[in-house]
Amino acid sequence: MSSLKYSLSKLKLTDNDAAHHAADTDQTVEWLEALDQVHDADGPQEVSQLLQALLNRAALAGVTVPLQHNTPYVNTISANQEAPFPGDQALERRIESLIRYNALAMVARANKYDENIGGHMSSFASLATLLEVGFNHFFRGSIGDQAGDLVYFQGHSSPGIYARAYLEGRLTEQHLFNFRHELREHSGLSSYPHPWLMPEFWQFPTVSMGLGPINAIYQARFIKYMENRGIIPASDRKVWAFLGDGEQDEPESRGALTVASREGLENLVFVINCNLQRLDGPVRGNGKIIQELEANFLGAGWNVIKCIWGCDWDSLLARDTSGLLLKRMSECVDGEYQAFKAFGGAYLREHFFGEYPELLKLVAEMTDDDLANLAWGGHDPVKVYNAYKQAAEHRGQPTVILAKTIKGYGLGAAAEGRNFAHNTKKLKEQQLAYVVQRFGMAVSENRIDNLELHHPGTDAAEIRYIKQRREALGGYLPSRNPHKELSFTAPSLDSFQGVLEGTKGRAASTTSGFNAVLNVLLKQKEISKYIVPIIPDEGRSFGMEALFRQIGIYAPHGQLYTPVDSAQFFHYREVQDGQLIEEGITEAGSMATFTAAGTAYANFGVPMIPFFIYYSMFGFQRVGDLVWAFADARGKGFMVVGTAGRTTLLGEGLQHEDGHSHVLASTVPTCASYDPAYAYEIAVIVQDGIRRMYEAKEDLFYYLTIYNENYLQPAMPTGVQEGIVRGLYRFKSAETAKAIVHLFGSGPILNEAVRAQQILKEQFSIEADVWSATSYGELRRDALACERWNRLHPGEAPKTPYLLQALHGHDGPIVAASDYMKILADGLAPWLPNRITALGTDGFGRSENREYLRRHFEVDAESIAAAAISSLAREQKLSIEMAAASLAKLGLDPNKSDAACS
Ligand SMILES: Cc1ncc(C[n+]2csc(CCOP(=O)(O)OP(=O)(O)O)c2C)c(N)n1
Ligand SMILES: [Mg+2]
Repeated sequence: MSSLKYSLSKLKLTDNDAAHHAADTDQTVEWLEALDQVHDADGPQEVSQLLQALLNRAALAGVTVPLQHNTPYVNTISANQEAPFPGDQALERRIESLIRYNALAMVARANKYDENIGGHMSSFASLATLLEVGFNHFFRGSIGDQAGDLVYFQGHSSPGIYARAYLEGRLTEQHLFNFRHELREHSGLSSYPHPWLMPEFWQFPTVSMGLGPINAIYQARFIKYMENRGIIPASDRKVWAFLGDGEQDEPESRGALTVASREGLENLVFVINCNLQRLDGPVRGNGKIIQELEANFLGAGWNVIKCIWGCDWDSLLARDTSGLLLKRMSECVDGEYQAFKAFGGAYLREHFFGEYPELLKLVAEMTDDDLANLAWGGHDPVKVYNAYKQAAEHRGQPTVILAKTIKGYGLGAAAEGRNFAHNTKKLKEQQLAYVVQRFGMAVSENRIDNLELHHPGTDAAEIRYIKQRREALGGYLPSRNPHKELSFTAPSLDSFQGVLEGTKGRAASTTSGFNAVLNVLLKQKEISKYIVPIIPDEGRSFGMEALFRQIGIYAPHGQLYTPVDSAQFFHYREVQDGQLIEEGITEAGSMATFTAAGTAYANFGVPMIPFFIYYSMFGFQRVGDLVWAFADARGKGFMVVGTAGRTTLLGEGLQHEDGHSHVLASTVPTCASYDPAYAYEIAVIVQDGIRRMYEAKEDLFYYLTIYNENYLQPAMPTGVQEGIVRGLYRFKSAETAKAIVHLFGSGPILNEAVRAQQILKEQFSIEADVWSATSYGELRRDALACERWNRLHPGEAPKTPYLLQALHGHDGPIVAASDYMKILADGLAPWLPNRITALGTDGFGRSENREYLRRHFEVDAESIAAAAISSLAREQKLSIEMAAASLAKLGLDPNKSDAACS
């Protein structure tokens, strides 16, 4: 007899319509029998090759074969292909039950004493077996030469991870009692995975849906990058990402799938917890999420393993010769499957098996309880183990495991598979008691009533087993090690001498100034190999094409073609150990690479220094949430923001001209943002940044706007270094007398301030100082910190913010102009004795040249000069008549429309 699981020739009906219709003809029966014979004689591989050969033949004959994106709704790994489970299944079940119990007790207790403090229950309840099989048999820790796996946990399954760490002895009862109490006397546990809050525990912030999947893909790719470049030794370590099925709707979840297959990331395993539900309801009530994802991942070139049915279904499938069970499995939609589990065994009998009399007969001997206990694949350790084993052994492709589970599994009838399952936070004692009974645990009533945790003691078999398993696999997870980075010395500022000297009469942009800085770094013996330039397809716009040749573009397969520009010096050069990462047009993907590189110091102990160089408008407002997660992960590196400035990027108009990303950058606590005017400022900021991040090991990153306007790059004046990094220094003082007004400028608008200084002097005999305001953000942070200290120490000598130290002895109104929004400079107002007049680029951009743009936004020299005169008049240092006349003299129209709202 054929060993094919569903021998088509023996079916009266099949779930496959084409086969069903064709099955009526003798010819089809003959073919099917022949196929069975090949399978029996030569095995599945041969059948697969034969089918491929037939398809090729049909294609040559011009036959269109319907594309198959789906396999039947059964497990990819059939029962006869399974390896035996290697662990002690009964003991592992007891361990899993303990974890389930403690996770629930922890959340229930937190909510009992602190109503509405929250904590998700039902996600972990669906995920527990999927995680436990990983913890006990697959996830490797870093030990000796063994490179540890990296695991991205579904963010809202954190209670289960804490409960496991408690059993392992890594977290105490007190920690768990302080779940979601992070601001008390004893340190608490963060709601979700946040390395910022638990830097020695969590590695990857995942709870903003969609960021886990994209970050995991680029993490796996970055491991290959580092291996190919010889930065870390090659290994078979894996990146595991546990994801929600609802989460798959986020564009970031599926947007980068082909990166993983294109680069052959066999080190990547997605495990999608298909509990068929998200927050409000079913993920695909009218369809099947597993089938949709299968088609999607297959199309993207992934190895797909479906883990749908538990072992008990195998015998039913084996006994069913009608083919109706497979048909029924395939025709039911997820909305029905959710109900089959929510409403129990009798319901399943009537509504699932009851559809066909043959199926009712098939389960006639089974009780309703037996039916209710028919498990989905994701709750069956044997099925899960086999899926993981095959994923771990698979070569040449990333793998996705689509595991069917039940949301709220084991939480009782009120929560299992219910649409409100996700909100089951306020667990009652009875529900905890239900869990104890359901999983056959021995926990005293007293403990349950008091919502106490339950640890069986370090000598208990369960605890010895988990410890022994983790030791065998190389240590505990999750675990982050921020201390293992090598010691590191930043290059001295002298290394950048060429940049500090300026362009000596030649006009150049700060973009080329940045390129010069990067080049210095790439030539530094000690650190050059750690530099990771990341570009989403704008390298040529930024004049970086020399890097193609110099350091090569990373390509895991090298260059399989002769580039069309091979005759040119700076041709497109892809190499296996290339240093430059050309991401293509994906700022999100680039940000994910930036994240992998910027956290490599903690995850791999190598101080990779990423420079993510991109088109400014397409950064923060598009990938802001990835930046936030980067900061949470304590990421380091430089976001280098090209074609910056709403009036400096000319011609491109409203959707290209960025005048607000500095405001967005200012919202990230660990982001130091700078708007340098000259190349020497960039050198000082980058040098100091490398020193702070990698030598002093501060957890921060840099945001640096660079521009494409060419102008003279001066040599660095003496004594300005501190001012550059702290945010303000006097760049050009009044020449003949003490200034009565001060002009702040940033980026290229500093040149407008210098011209305004000249205008004021030559046309109105007003003396002004010009200041370079490199960072409004840093000035404000420092001022806020001083102010807070002064507030809390009223009896002590007050601290003076750097801003006031720098301005000491320089009185008079301030006009601050930049290519960014006015709110940046306005942020300094509370500490200044005089009103600061901010000029900036509030409003939508326009397609125009710089002259018109700067006049439109009132940030050109004439507008700056006029603002200075106006301020002086308001302070009664000039006559009002003179102020009004000066506007006309400067060619400004007082009735012009306001750029901020036009
Ligand atoms: C970007 C984002 N949007 C919304 C949420 C709020 N949220 C938390 S859990 C959840 C549902 C998750 O469903 P699924 O991915 O299926 O995970 P499950 O809990 O079912 O395992 C949502 C919408 C979030 N965390 N992130
Ligand atoms: Mg779900």
